[in-house]
Amino acid sequence: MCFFYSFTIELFKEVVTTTKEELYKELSDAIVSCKKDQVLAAVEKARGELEAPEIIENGLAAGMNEVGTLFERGKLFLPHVMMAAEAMQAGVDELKDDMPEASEKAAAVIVNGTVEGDVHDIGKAIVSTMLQTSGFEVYDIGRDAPVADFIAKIKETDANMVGISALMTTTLQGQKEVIEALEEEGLRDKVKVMVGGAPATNAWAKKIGADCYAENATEAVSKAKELLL
Ligand code: HCB
Repeated sequence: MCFFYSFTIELFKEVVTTTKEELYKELSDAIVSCKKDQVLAAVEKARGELEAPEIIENGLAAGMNEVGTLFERGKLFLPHVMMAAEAMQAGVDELKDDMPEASEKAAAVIVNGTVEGDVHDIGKAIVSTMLQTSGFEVYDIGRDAPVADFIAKIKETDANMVGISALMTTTLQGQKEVIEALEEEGLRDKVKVMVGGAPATNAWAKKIGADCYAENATEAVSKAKELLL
């Protein structure tokens, strides 16, 4: 009897896991299709089964990475990437109300932005949303943001941390420039620095004197908590 019971539980777990993986794949495939309607339908189907952050990270963002790979291989072209990005944004917007509400008062203040010359902001926007729903007070200064905008917002909000996103090897240097400006302004000791974006790495973060590198939004939340709480 006991064996039968635990066997059934294991079988049930297996079925649930498989279903999750299938939902992730459906979400990812919908992004690769570059069709907004397909993405919204996949989100609608998944939202009863999965938490909003896992729909975004494991489904939609995984699909966007696949789009990047196909673009690199010449299998998709820029208009496709733009359509996929638009569909991804629509999917994330749809999930905003499903994000877990932060129960306590803001734990710390974080300014988040994408460096000047770089228009990529999907990942950065996800990071902002996840930090916000984890209890941080977040000021997202958008994309293509000059160094001066980072500094002005940090001063205005008395921020404890800055998140700096860069998606291109050509704009990565912008992260270093923000850190240098923090040093020049005498703010570096009181403001923690997190860097992110596909070309950034732990080694890069160390080299430019950032406090941490976050590979994705979940890691951004855990690193912010580690450094600020
Ligand atoms: Co764009 N693009 N793009 N692009 N693009 C990339 C980034 C390339 C790698 C594609 C390629 O060639 N292989 C490439 C950069 C090559 C390089 O490194 N030099 C590239 C290029 C070249 C360009 C243009 C120059 C193309 C052109 O015009 N010829 C142009 C850029 C113009 C400019 O910026 N001045 C361009 C334009 C576009 C759009 C507009 C079509 C669109 C962006 C739409 C938007 O963001 N609103 C776009 C997209 C979508 C991409 C790819 C396909 C996906 C990026 C993305 O959204 N990923 C990307 C290929 C790729 O990255 N594999 C390609 C999904 C998100 C969820 O992941 O990595 O952004 P993420 O964010 C993660 C993570 O990095 C981390 O957490 C996020 C969530 O998990 N993170 C942080 C990010 N920021 C953080 C901040 C923190 O504080 C902490 C963590």
